Amino acid sequence: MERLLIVSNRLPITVHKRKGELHFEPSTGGLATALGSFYKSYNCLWIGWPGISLERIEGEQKDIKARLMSENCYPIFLSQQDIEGYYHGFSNRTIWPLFHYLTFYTVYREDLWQAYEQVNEAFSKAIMEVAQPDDIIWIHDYHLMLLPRLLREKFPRASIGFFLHIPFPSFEIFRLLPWRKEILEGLLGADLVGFHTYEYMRHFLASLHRLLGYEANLGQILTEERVVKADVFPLGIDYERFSTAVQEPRTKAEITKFRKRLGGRKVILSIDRLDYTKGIPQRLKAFDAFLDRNPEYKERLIFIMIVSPSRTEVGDYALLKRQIDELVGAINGKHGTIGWVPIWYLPHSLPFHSLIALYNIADIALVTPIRDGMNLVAKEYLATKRDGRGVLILSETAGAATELGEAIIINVNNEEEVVQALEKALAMPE
Ligand code: GDG
Repeated sequence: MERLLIVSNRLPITVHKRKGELHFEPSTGGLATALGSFYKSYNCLWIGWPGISLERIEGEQKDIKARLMSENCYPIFLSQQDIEGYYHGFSNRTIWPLFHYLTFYTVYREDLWQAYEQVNEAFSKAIMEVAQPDDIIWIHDYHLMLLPRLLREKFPRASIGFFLHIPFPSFEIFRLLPWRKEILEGLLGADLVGFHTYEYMRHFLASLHRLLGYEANLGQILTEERVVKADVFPLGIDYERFSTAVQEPRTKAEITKFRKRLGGRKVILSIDRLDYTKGIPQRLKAFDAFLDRNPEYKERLIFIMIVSPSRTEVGDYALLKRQIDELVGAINGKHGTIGWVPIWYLPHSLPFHSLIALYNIADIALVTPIRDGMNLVAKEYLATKRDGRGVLILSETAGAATELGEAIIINVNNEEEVVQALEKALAMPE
């Protein structure tokens, strides 16, 4: 059986160190959830960073590697300096905001770019240590866009795929990047470049044409040396895992516990990583406006908002956290009564079974990103609805909206539309 090398910034297992002890825990986030089930069912080796700096595990790398290798994971260790420049820096302060159209948050710094180049190079060296001639190499996401080309130079005949989990922006946004040609050339080292939606692929092809002069025909790009294919692969979820988890005793116990505390009230639910792309302040303001206009719903519903911590070292995320904390406090203060708090706000991660229980009991999932490559939460919510009861409200700027046309689709910047969507979802007959 052929072997598949999955390459991503993070491994599906994150190493933590608490009181001098190492802990190995599942990674959170869309990519880990989406591929986590798949990689165990296939002949795979997953290559990536285990989420902790080299300085914190000095002398323990060998043990960590052995433990991770027993789970088919091959670690690439990064120093604190690499993490600052490549991960918190270029990946999360340049590419992430720019590709989500948030130019205001985007920084352009040569030193961050150099760190990005260096770490992509380090990944290519690590892959050379483990790759065998027949391996298929599948690279994931915006942290590693130079890697296809670096690998192609070393393995001219290798099968290399690349998948982008975030939007590929329109040319007018992409052209703002000083290193735009290098990024495109990096991606063209792959045989196949995949996107969640047709629009993202179209933007990529337009940028290739405008910046490098390459024409594409039916997704085939003719470069001087090779033909590269671009195509659309909207990412799904492990439907069975989410659907059957509802029936498990642990989930049922959670459902009973939540129902008791909710006392028959309707539930609006949102689940996100803490991120300025997820439209959390906009959602809170719309909920506030909804309560202003529909006081009859007071004490009859609860908005449960889970925000799992993410990228806490990046300053913009700390500011966002403070903004959310303040908005929740203000709305709860304004509308709450003795015995009723309108928003149950949990700024931390929940175990899988609690998550499934919340999806299952929620009458409405309010998914309002400003922009999102796909958004798996929308799909997970639907997968837990074995009885078909529940309404999904979804931003038109999430990739998932192109597939889930039966949801109530909204423009997150149109507060009135979000309020109306909530009214419609609550009044809708089963
Ligand atoms: C990127 C793209 C694209 C969240 N909180 C908890 C928890 N989660 C899990 C959810 C879901 C995942 O994290 C989030 O996935 P999303 O797709 O919604 O968003 P990103 O993390 O931004 O993912 C995105 C994705 O990649 C895949 O291509 O869809 O557009 O931005 O699976 O369930 N899981 C648990 N506890 C939590 O508190 N257990």
